[in-house]
Amino acid sequence: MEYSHKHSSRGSIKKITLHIFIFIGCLVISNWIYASDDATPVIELELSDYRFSPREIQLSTNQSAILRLVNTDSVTPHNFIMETGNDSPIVEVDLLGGETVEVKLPPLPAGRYTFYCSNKLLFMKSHREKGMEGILIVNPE
Ligand SMILES: [Cu+2]
Repeated sequence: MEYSHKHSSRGSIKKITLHIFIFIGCLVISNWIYASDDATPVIELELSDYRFSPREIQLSTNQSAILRLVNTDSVTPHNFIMETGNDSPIVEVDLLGGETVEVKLPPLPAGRYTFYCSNKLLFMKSHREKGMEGILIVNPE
């Protein structure tokens, strides 16, 4: 009699443990579904010392992305301009020293897209001329 009582209380602990595992399992699965649904990648670009890092980024055709631009120069303002060709720039952002800005990059056709910083101080070379330039390569699917 005593034995069976102990056994049944252990059984209910096992049940509670099982429920907790199912609950955690649901959380993990729902997180996973959410993550795979919200697949917009975040690409971080550092702007400092007249260069972009990385200098080259890659995306697939028709894939949008979020560009996180981080100006780690404490004083020097920079900008980020991306061109598609003859049209006006698809992205044009100004960043103060130490500023971080996120911009959404629209899905783009396959190709190579140059980006650069056009800032310039009086008669000095522009940041682009000093090497502040990079490329986005959109790969065909
Ligand atoms: Cu610059």
